Amino acid sequence: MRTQVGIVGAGPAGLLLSHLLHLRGIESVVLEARDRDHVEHRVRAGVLEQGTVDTLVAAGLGERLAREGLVHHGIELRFGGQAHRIAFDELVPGRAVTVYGQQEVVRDLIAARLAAGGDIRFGVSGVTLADVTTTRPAVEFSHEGRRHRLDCDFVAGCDGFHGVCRAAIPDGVLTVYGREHPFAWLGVLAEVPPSAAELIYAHSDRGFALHSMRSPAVSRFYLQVPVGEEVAAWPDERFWAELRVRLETVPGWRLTAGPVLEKSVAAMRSFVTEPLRWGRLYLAGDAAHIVPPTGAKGLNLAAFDVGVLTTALAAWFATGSTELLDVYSATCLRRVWRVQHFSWWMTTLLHTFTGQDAYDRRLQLSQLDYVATSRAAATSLAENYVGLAGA
Ligand code: RFL
Ligand code: PHB
Repeated sequence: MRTQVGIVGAGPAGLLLSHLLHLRGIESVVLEARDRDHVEHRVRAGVLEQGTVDTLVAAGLGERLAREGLVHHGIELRFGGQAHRIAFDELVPGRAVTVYGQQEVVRDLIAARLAAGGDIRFGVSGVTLADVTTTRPAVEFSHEGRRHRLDCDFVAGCDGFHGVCRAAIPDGVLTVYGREHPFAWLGVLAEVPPSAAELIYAHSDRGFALHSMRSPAVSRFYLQVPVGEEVAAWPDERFWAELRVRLETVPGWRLTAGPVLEKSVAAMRSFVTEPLRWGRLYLAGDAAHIVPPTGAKGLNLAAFDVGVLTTALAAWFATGSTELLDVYSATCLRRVWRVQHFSWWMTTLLHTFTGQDAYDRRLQLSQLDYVATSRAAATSLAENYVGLAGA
């Protein structure tokens, strides 16, 4: 079997890369370990930066997004008994974010690839890479009881943080940077209209809470919980009671509860690997870097990486020039590190840390107060949140 670009992983990075390459007339095969139903129902990110929306629209994926996506012109920071709006429309005019679930993006991408005759193999196993440092790399895998070899010009490692592509790179090639944050997020999807028009990021003495949403009828919530917390420790009543205590801190504001559709616990990690390339293997998305979700950035970074990779691969296929491929890693890492800082900053600003003392809490409250009262500080948050323009 042969293709131009072998893509490991059908998350947003792998699927969008396959679609963008197709629009440039470049063939790919996507190899995915899970089945289609699993991939389409995995509840994850919810916030798309302006640049991600622009990429999706330009790639012909804007129709349902325009119909069902919720455009938000601000977020709320809630702390010390007060609510402060970060008004994107005033601070970064003309830029906004769109609330549209990651699984909707994934569904739109799978539908577009299959409609165009794209080759996505779900349920593959035993993926291994071969000859990646030669001009004839290959991906070997098992599918429906048979072993296959996919010969390609390039391999894209889009298989997420726990994938095999980054792990296939020998010791000494990559430098890894990271932090494990000392808490996790309990995420809950509920069939209840949002209790607020915009997202609420809440700082409280009992830990961070986030009120997000998916549609006018479905809300998404997160609670800071200890590392290693089991979902079973959070029956619905306990979850709603704790969310109320952390969010109902502003006079007159009430949270509406409803039937829970999904509940899960996610670890909070910051991680970067450098460079994003080994021979003809290019890493993109969570395979290469992870941010804690407090800044709502992971999916957006994945989309940025594959946009840069598409342009570089298209130049190589058109002219044989490696100029853009050679700077792929550096181009992406510049944005990756900006987003690393923003996500780390939002995380340390809003969470409760074990061992944190009264001095640390005062520093957090002072910084929140500064963001709420200084236009310069609020603008810095806003421009990072909606996504910095360009590379
Ligand atoms: P993914 O989505 O993990 O996809 C990788 C795919 O590779 C497959 N795979 C393999 N396939 C074949 N062989 C193997 N050996 C394989 N190993 C793995 C996997 O099954 C999977 O299908 O990575 P990708 O495409 O890079 O996309 C990254 C995003 O999923 C991630 O960054 C975001 O979800 C992060 N994130 C958020 N990002 C945002 O931009 N905005 C948000 O609001 C936001 N909220 C979040 C988040 C992530 C969260 N969790 C669960 C950590 C909220 C949460 C709670
Ligand atoms: C979400 O809706 O899933 C979401 C929103 C904002 C974040 C993280 C997750 O910062």
